[in-house]
Amino acid sequence: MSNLNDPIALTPQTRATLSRDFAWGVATSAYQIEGAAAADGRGPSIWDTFSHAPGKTVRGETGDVACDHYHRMPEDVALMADLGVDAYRFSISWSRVQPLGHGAWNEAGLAFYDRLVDTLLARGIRPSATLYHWDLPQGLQDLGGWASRDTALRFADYSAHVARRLGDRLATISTHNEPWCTAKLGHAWGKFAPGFRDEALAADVSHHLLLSHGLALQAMRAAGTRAPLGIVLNHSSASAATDSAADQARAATEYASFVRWYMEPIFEGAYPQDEGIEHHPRNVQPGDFAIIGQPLDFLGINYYTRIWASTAQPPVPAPCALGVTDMGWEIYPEGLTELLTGIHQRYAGLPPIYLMENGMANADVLVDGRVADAPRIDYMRRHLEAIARAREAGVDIRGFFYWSLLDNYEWDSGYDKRFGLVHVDYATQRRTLKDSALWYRETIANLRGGAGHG
Ligand code: IFM
Repeated sequence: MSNLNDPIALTPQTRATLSRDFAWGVATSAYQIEGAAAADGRGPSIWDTFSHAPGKTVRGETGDVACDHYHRMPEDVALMADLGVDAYRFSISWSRVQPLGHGAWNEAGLAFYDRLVDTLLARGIRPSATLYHWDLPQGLQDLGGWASRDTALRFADYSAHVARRLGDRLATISTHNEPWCTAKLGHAWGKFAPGFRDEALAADVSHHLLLSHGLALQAMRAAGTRAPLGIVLNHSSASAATDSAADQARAATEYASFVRWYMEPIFEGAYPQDEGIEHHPRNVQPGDFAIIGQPLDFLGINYYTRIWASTAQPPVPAPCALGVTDMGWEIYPEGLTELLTGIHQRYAGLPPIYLMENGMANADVLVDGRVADAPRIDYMRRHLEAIARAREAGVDIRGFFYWSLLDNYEWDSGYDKRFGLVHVDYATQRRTLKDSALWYRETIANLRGGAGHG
């Protein structure tokens, strides 16, 4: 492919801004890629239960096999090395290393992550682990799941055990990925495992998730973990459809429920009390905010689109000037700059930030060994420009992880939505680098060379 960078190059200013002290990465999660659902003593998670229940996912698809990464890990690490990434963000399947979520550990499961970390390090790729990416052991769900305070204590034990085993070799450890999704999509909207529809319960769950985060930080630090510790929150900017007071208020409430709901307990010791928020946790105990507010070594943020708030009936549609992704999500890179500069101004003393996920689902097709995914390259380019603008405005952002390395299991959407830089043919498990992967490789190589050229 001759110079993919030319027609779609980053601006010279962005190249200069991102050419120093900036990590280039790719991200995945365990249930979405590993497969091997019953291999080597892995216990079932709530996603095994949910995806096997009738009517929960597109075509009833499950993560039983997914990308078969558990068996193809060296090949997948070789792909990352070929792309030239600095870092790889993956998650650990709790039920693979502790089948019930309490009690006995599974040595074979721990050994898999040992091998993954060592294989990455041997290739010069920094391993960034996430402890919880939505796959609670079913054994803990049977005891009440995240509705139970005890699950937060079990999570702290699990975190300390993993940190003792891997912490000396990990570049970062994140406690949770996108706790909003666990709470809302899993416990209020019934869209994700465990599939409950109870808004009041979801508020309680959000509190136990944050509590478990704080307890895990305490437990890992007590265990002497040297790796930097943090959490990954999914965030958006919020825009009101019109200047009306109602639309402005709706945008503010949605931002409070989505962004501030997680930022304020961690950085300011309280939940937002805005009028529009209907459900508040009923399970806060004295001392909880001191636990939740443990200092962070970094803050992970995932950004895909903005919140669009309209109170009209029917709602005023978002402008979608740059179109929508295959998920139907508006492409709105300015929202990333707005979000990052907004939290930078609002919260004093934020730790360094990593963009831990950003990417798009695209209706990719493999034709004669090539996937021509120009829309994904455009999406990446525009979001990197947005990060650079935030960096120039003073935001301490240190890296970008594309979601995702591979096409994979997109939860309730099954295998329908392709987010990968690498195309996966699920029938053969053959991997093919898309044009976006070639572009990313070239971009990383050019920027790593200094102020950027090529
Ligand atoms: O695939 C998910 C991922 O598991 C969490 N963040 C959003 C991605 C795209 O929906």
